[in-house]
Amino acid sequence: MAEIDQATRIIRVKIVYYGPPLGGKTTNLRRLHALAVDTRRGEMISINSLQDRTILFDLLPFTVVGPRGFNLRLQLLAVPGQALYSATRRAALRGADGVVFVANSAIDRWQENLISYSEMKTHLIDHGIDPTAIPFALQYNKRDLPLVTEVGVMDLGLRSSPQTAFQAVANKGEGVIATFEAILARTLRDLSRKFRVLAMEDGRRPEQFAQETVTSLFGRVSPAEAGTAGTEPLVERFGESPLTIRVAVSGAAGDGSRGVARSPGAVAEAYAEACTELAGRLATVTAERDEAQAGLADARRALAIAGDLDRQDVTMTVKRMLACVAESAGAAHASFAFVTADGFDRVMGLPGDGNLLLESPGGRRYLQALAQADGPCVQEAACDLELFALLGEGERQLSALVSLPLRTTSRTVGLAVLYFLDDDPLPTPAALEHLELLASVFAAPLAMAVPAESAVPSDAPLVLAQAN
Ligand SMILES: Nc1nc2c(ncn2[C@@H]2O[C@H](COP(=O)(O)OP(=O)(O)OP(=O)(O)O)[C@@H](O)[C@H]2O)c(=O)[nH]1
Ligand SMILES: [Mg+2]
Repeated sequence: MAEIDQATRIIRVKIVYYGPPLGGKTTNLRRLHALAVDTRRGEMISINSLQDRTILFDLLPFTVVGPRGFNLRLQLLAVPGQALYSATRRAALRGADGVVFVANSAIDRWQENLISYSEMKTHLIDHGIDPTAIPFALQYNKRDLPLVTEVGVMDLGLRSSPQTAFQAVANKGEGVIATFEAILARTLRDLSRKFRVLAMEDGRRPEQFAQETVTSLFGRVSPAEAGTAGTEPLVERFGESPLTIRVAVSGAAGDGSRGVARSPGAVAEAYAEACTELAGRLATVTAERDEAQAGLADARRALAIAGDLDRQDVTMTVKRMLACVAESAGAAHASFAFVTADGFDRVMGLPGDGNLLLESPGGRRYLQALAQADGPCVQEAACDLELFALLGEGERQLSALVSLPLRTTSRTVGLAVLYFLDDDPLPTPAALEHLELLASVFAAPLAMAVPAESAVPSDAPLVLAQAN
C-alpha cells in the first residue's frame, strides 16, 4: 500500500513486475532505465546469480511530481522468475500498489505462464489483496520469436479484464513504455480513489497525468519511436549501466534456459551475501550523503558570514571566515592576510593562533607564489625542506599547510593559510574543491571592503612588504 507522508509531501508507490522465468521482467526495467532522460535516471540495482539470472530483485526508482504537487517516488521491482524463488516473489508482492504481468509468448513456455499467473493470484490473496481489484497490466513479451502462442489463446488463459494486453519485444524496447504508462495511470486512478489527498485536481484524468509523467521521464519519445531507439545494445548506447551485484548460488544449474537453483540452503547463503554487499553500498551512500549535507551546511554558513559584512567590521568577518574554513578542512590553526600591490597586509589569525608564516619575512616569501595560485594547494613539510624549516621555527608540531587564495575574476583579495598537525588528515581533492567554493563566497564581499586601488591584479607578481 502506498505510503503517504503529508509532512514531507512524499508518496511512495510500489509497482511489481511479475511473471515466469526468462519472460523479460528484468529487460523491461533495464529498457526503462536506459530510455529515461539523463536527469531523471535513478540508479537501478540488480541482484543476480553469476549467470545473470535475477536471484533477489531488480529495483528501478523514479521520482516525479505527483498529483497535487506531491513528490511521487516510484519503485519498480522485478521479481526472480525461477521456481525456487517463490517465497521471494511472495514477499515482493506485499504492499504492491500495481502489478505488471510479463508473459512469455514462446509457444513452449505457455504452461510456465499459467503456473506463474496462478501463483501470483495466490500470493496476492495471501496478502489480503484482491487480484481482480489491484491495478494491473498484462504484457505478452517476446512477440518477435518464430513460434509464439496466438494472442487470442493467451487472452483466454491470462486475461481476466476487458483491458487489452500489451504486445512487446522488450529487448528492443517495444511495448515497454506503453506498459509502464498504463500501469502508472491505473495505479494513480486507484490511489486517487483511495486517498482524497491524491484526488486529481482540475478534473485531470490519471491517463493524462501518466502521459505527462512519461514525457518528463523519457522525453518526447512515442512508444513506437522508443522501440526503434532501443534496438542498439543497452550499455553501449546509454553508457550508464545498472548497478549489478552478482552472487554465486551453489547448486544452481548452469546457464541452461530452464536452470534453477536447487538448494534452499544455497539460496539463503546467496541472499546473506547479497545483503552484506548491499549493506556496504548503503554505508557508502550514507557517508556520501552526510558529506554532502556537511558541505551544504558550510556553504550556508559562509553565505551568512559574507552577508553580515555590512553589519560587522572586516576583522570580525575575517575571523568568522577563518573559523568556517578551518573547521571545514579540519585544520588546527588558520591565518589570513589581504593581498595588495604592496604585499601582504593586515595579517589576522584565529584567537590564540599567532600568525605563523605570515608573521616572518621567510614565511611571507614562501607564501608569495601560493597567493597567486589558481586554487588551494597542499604543502607538506615532509616533502618540502623550506617549509620544514619554517614550520620548525615555532613551538607547534605542524606538518602541513593548505594555502587558500581568495580571488575574484579581476584580483586576488587575500590569502588564508590553514595549518595541520602531525596526525591531522589532510583534505582530499573533493575537500579542496569545497574550500575553493567557500573562498569564492568570501572573495567578492571582502574585495568590496578593502580599497581596490592598492589591490593586486590576479596575474601580477606580489611585492613583499612588512605585515603590520
Ligand atoms: N527474443 C527476445 N528475447 C527477449 C525479449 N525480452 C527479453 N529477452 C531475452 O530473454 C532473456 C531473459 O530476459 P530477462 O529479462 O532476464 O528475463 P526475466 O523475466 O527477468 O528472467 P528471471 O529473472 O530469471 O525470471 C534475456 O536474454 C533477454 O535478452 C524479447 O522480447 N524477445
Ligand atoms: Mg530477471
